Amino acid sequence: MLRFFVAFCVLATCWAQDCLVQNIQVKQDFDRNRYQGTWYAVAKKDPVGLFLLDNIVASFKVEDDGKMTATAVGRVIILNNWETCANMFATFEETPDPAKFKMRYWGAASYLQTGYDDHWVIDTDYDNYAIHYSCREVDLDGTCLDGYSFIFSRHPTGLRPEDQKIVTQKKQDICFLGKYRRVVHNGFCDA
Ligand code: DAO
Repeated sequence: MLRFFVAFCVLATCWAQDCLVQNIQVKQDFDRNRYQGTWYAVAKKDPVGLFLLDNIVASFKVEDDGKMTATAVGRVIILNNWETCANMFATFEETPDPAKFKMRYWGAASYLQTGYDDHWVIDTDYDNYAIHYSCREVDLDGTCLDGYSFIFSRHPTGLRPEDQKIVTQKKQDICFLGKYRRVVHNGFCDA
């Protein structure tokens, strides 16, 4: 019995940390209704050619037809040196897994980025923290070559100490541990 347990744990650890995008675990029974409302990005792992810099606040909504949408704001630098606040919009397409979406996004102004990315909710308790993951390009070996991730908090002041351990573990599970930077909120994009 003990041998089985040890073997199971070793196997589970390997599986969680093989960094294959297809093996990344997402939130079970994700409830988009509970996910609605404001989330403050407190940390971000950037993709190649990063866009949103800081002061990133996203607001998720479930529309009358049941589909999830989002608006987001964040400081960006465009045209080499122009610092501004980007107002972004996103719609989400469902997939067979309720926590895995395809996100189409665009800006309020034409000079802002547009895109069509994976948008996976790795974990959330809905009331305090959420870990988002998007792999834009999967490498030949199945790991993520170019991806990004937001750590969201319901609190503009950051994560509660009791949530930090969970978030660190999840960062490791998605193989992005050590690749995040803190996202500052200094009022730059406040209306
Ligand atoms: O900032 O480097 C980057 C890439 C992410 C751009 C995504 C903007 C999407 C706006 C809606 C986000 C809802 C989380």
